[in-house]
Amino acid sequence: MSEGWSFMNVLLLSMPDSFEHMPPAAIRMPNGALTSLAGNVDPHHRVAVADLILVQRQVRETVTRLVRELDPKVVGLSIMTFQRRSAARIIDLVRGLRPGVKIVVGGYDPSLAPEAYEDMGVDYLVRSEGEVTFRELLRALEKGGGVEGICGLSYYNGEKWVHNPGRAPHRLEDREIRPPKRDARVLKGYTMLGRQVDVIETSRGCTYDCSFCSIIEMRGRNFFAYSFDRVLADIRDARDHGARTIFLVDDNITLNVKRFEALCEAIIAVGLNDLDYFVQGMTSAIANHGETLAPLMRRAGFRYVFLGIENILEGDLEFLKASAKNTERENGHETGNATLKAIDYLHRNQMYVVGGLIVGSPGDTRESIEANLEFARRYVDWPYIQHPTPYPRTPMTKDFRDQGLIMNERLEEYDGTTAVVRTEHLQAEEVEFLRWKAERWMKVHHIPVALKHDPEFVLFKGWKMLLHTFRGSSIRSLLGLESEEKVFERYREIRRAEREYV
Ligand code: B12
Ligand code: SF4
Repeated sequence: MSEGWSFMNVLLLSMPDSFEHMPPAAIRMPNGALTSLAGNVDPHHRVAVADLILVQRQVRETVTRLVRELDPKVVGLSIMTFQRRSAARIIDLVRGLRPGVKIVVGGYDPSLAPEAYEDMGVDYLVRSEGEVTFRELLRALEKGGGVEGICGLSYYNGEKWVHNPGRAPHRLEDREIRPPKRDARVLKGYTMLGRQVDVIETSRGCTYDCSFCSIIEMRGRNFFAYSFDRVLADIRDARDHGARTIFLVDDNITLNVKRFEALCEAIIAVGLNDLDYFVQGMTSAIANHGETLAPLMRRAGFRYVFLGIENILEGDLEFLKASAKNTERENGHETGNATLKAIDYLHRNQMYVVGGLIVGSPGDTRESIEANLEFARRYVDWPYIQHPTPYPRTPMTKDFRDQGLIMNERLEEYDGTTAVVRTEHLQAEEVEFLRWKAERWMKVHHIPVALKHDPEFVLFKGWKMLLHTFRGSSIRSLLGLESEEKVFERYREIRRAEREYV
């Protein structure tokens, strides 16, 4: 590379695609990666972060406007697998507007399927954690220097793609990764049921190896944590920027329960427990430590807990390699599935359970799926039921491929609630139909709780959520004059059209 740029405008974009359980009328969350990247480039660069989920129906106009106004030298995109097609379209759009711009991609999909980006008009691809790699890339562009020595970076050298050696996961204690920069955001409208929401990381990594999860291929089996000082300052910063709900996006915060309890105590001690918190956790950790952990969580402000229940049947848990994290233990001995006990602790402490279940594993029959749906109906406050989805390089993907059960290669449909694999006994559509039919009504049952906590939102925007949940229904279907199968077909057509974000 010959010429260098002294100061650069950088535009960072997250993709507009959302999935069934994130109705945009009610939930629009920031992408934590982009503000973290913004906080970690050298401060003389001007970075703008645009979460395209906020402008889902005006993607082209917004990207065009931002590129014209900001005149970026570098555009970065954060991409999950089901967002790959939208990313390709956005890359074409940006290239058309500014042919010489440098395009960088990062996130789970580029990291785990870099080959898919080789013909997409991309200049650089950042694999796994991005802060330091991206910072070093900008430094190289600034100086007009080479990028051969930047670990974690792949690049096109004019003839072929070169993949530099990987970068080891950051240990996070050394402050090399600086706090996120929320001022970089240029779009507004983040919300979780009417309250402004923000995301916070307190740790990264997981040491389990559930077969459907991308985390191990992404960064290996490890767990590193930020200091409480940094976490509390980050929460304060989110609050100062208007957040009233905080989503902790840690891969697995419940891996170190002692630390999680201490974090709850720290949140209470500094008075940050006036915010609502939302967290994802393992059933085993909550069942085995709920006596002390659950009351602390409640006092710290935790309100919704996403529980990775995955499945209530042992056979399915084994296939998902998720038995270990769902096992209850007493005096060191395994005593069974931890789910009910975990739910009981959370409910006794006035927290709500978002039930993460996965239905549609190879051995699943109509009865085994119904058993899981019935469980969700009885015990879960808000269902978050998905189908096994073969994301790049997960062990589960190999299992499904070996068994010839992958029925759909259209990646934009790999959103978790579209069944793209069949079971040995059921077609993919049948699996999806069973989930879809049951889940809509489970969501309705949570309305009174939401009404009590956020009456204004439910009264003024609740109808939008209902319309979203029941899209495909008609007066005829409500009167019972049309079959559910017909409504499901219509819902799937609407969903297909929705996916044309760009
Ligand atoms: C929190 C989380 C969510 C939150 C999202 C909150 C939010 N807005 O950020 C919720 C619960 C809403 C969610 C939903 C979904 N999620 Co999710 N989620 C996660 C989780 C737990 C952590 C992601 C995170 O924020 N990490 C912290 C940030 C800082 O790290 P990061 O995103 O990896 O970014 C770093 C690098 O990737 C890189 N990077 C990222 N982008 C970019 C861009 C550039 C330019 C560069 C240079 C670098 C770079 O640098 C960053 C900093 O180091 C992961 C992982 C896991 N253990 O399960 C799954 C995960 C990302 N989710 C996943 C999926 C599939 C989904 C869903 C489609 C379905 C689902 N499973 O629920 C939906 C879709 C959401 C939507 N848009 O509608 C998959 C993605 C798999 C894949 N191959 O695409 C993961 C990996 C889980 C899995 N199944 O393995 N998710
Ligand atoms: S416990 Fe959670 S983060 Fe860890 S491997 Fe399993 S699904 Fe992934």
